[in-house]
Amino acid sequence: MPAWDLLLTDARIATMQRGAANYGTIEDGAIAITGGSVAWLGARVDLPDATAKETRSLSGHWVTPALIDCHTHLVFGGDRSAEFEQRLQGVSYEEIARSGGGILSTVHATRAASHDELFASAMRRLRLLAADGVATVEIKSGYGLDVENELKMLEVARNLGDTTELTVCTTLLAAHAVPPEFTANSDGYVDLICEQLIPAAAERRLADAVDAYCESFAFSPKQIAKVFQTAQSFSLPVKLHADQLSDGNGAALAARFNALSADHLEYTSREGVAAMGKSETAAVLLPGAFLTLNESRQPPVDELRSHGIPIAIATDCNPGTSPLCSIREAMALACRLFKLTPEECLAGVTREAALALGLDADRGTLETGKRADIAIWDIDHPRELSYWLGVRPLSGLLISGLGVSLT
Ligand code: DI6
Ligand code: FE
Repeated sequence: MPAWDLLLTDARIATMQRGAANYGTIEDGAIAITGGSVAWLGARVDLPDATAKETRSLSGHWVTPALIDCHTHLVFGGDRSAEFEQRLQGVSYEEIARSGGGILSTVHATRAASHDELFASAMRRLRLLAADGVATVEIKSGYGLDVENELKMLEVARNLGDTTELTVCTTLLAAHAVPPEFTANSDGYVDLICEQLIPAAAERRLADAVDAYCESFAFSPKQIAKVFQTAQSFSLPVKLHADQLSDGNGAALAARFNALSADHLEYTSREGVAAMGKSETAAVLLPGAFLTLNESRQPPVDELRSHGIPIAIATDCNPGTSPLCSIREAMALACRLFKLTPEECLAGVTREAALALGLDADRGTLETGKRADIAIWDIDHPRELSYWLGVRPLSGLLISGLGVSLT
C-alpha cells in the first residue's frame, strides 16, 4: 500500500492535459504527492487504497498547473518611464532606438548596476510573478552587451533560481542590440558573441538557451544564423524575437533552426507560419508589448491554430516595451487584444509555455509523474483567470509539492 507525502482532496482540477476537452476538468478530485511529484490524480471516488502522511482538503477550490512565464527580461537596471512619456508624444520606438535611447539606455543603467542591485530589483519582480501563480520563469540577458555584463546578468538570473523555490531558465540574449562600442560594426559584435560570449556562458553553464532580436535596426537573419549555429555547436537550444515590428522572415529562420520558440510574430507571413508548422517551434505571443507600443498589426492567430502550432503567452516583462509583471494580466490582454479563448490562454501559460522552454516532460500539466507545481485559486471557473483585471485570485502555490510564501 503506497504512503503518500501529501493528499489534496475536495479539489476541482483543471489538468490542462493535451487533447483533453474543457480544461481537462476533474470535479471532486484528489491529488496525491510523493517526492515532489504527482503520484496519483483523479476523481475522489476512484482513490486507491493508500495512506498519506498529511491530508488537506481544498474545500472545493480550483487547482491548475502552476503558471509558467516563458519570456521575460526580468533583470535590468533603471526604468524607461521617461521614454514612455516621449512615445505618448508621438516619437516612435524605432526612432528612439536609432537615436541611442531605447534598449541602449537600459544597457547604460544595467552596466552601472552591481550584481546585488540587479538581484534586489529583479527579486521584487519575481515575487510579483509568483503572487500570480508562476513557478517557472525564463529570464534573458541582453542589457549588458559585453562579456562581463552579459555574464553578470546571467549570474543574477541563476542566483534568483538558486535562492528561491522557483525554477529560473536563463537565456543568453547578447544579440539584442548593437552595443555603442560596435556602432557601424555589428559583424564585429556578432564575432564577439560567437567567439567569446557563447563559449564563456556555455562553459560556466550560465545559459540554458540562446535568443536573438531579428529586426532591421537590430540583427539580420544572416548574423543570427551565425549566432544560432554557434549556440547549437555548444548544444544550446535557440529561440528568436521574430517579426515584431516588421516581417524580417524571423519565423522561418526560427523554424529552420528548429528553435524552441519564435516570439512576437505580429508581422509573420503565411509562409513563415507554414515553415513553423513543419518544425517543432512554438509560438510565443506577447500582448504586453503589443499594448505598450500601441500596435495594430495582429499576430496570425488563426493561421497558427490551423497549422496546429502551440501558442504560448508570456509577459515579456522589460522596461521598454512591456513593463508588465503579471502573467494573469498577460492572459487577460491576450483574450482582449488577440481574441484567444480563456482556455487557450491558460494552456498558453502552462502546457504550451512548458513546451516553449523544452520542459514539457516534467511540468505544464497536472498528471502522474510530473512535478507537483500546483496553483490554487479563489474562482468559480478557470475562465475567470482571463476575465478579472486588477484582481489577485491566487490562494495558494505549491512548488514540488511544498507550499510557497506569497509575500
Ligand atoms: N522584447 C525585446 O527584447 C524588445 N522588445 C521586446 O518585446 C526590446 C526590449 C526593450 O525595449 O528594452
Ligand atoms: Fe522580449
